[in-house]
Amino acid sequence: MKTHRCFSIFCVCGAMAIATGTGQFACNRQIETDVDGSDGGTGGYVGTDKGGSDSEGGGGTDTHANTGTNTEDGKDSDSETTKQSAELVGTLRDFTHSHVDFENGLGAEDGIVEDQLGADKKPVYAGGSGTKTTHGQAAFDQWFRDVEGVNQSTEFKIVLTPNDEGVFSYDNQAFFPIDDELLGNQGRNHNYHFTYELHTEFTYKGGELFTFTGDDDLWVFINGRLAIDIGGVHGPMSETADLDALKDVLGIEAGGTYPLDFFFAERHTVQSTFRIDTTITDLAPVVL
Ligand SMILES: [Ca+2]
Ligand SMILES: [Ca+2]
Repeated sequence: MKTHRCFSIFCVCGAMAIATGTGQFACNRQIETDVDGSDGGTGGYVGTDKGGSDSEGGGGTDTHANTGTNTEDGKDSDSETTKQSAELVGTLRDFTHSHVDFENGLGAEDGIVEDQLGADKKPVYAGGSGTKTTHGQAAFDQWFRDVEGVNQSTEFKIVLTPNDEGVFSYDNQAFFPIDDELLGNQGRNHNYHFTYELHTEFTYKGGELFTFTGDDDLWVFINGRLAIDIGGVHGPMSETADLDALKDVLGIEAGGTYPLDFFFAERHTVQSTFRIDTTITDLAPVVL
């Protein structure tokens, strides 16, 4: 089974621990809002139909993804913060709600992907003929690959900005970086239904944490092994990889330099949130 599961014994109340600097390691996964609107609860998500217009319900700001962080013009700034920020460039792929895995199924689920990253640096589907929110390997394999007639891709940069405690963060609570671009909004207030992949590397010094908080799917591989598994269609969820606790599972040793590969999917209206907090200080982009 999935050996990484055991780290739920160790880990961390993610962003909270980092943000407060308490270092109190209490739990691995923190559900910040209602997670699964499909099981009869007061769902974090509304609307399960494919197609049609969503009920955005107002309140959705039109913020683009780079707001709140440094922008390209930072090169002229004398800000120390700007100099220390980590710029990461990844690939964003836009889909429509017609794709079978988008706007089709609700619920958080682990185990959509294998624990080991594929040799081609893509996640390997582990859902067999399908899972609660996915529909087989052929459809999944399109998520992080350019497929003519299915998706359109563009380069997209995020900037992690350090705070006084040395936590590097990127926080965007209205993560809609391609509104009215690529395949368009499909009649909605925002362009939903897209994926984002980042390939980076860092040197493991000891004691680092990497936290993601958001929706929907998020998988982080460190040294090619699954370190964070927040799969499925859900409201914002948080999970922290405590590198010390996971070092044996990940096969990492202090002083070594390792890849960190990051895969995100926005699969369902009406939320799109994306936040990274990490004490890794030297995340650097890797061009494959
Ligand atoms: Ca889209
Ligand atoms: Ca969403």
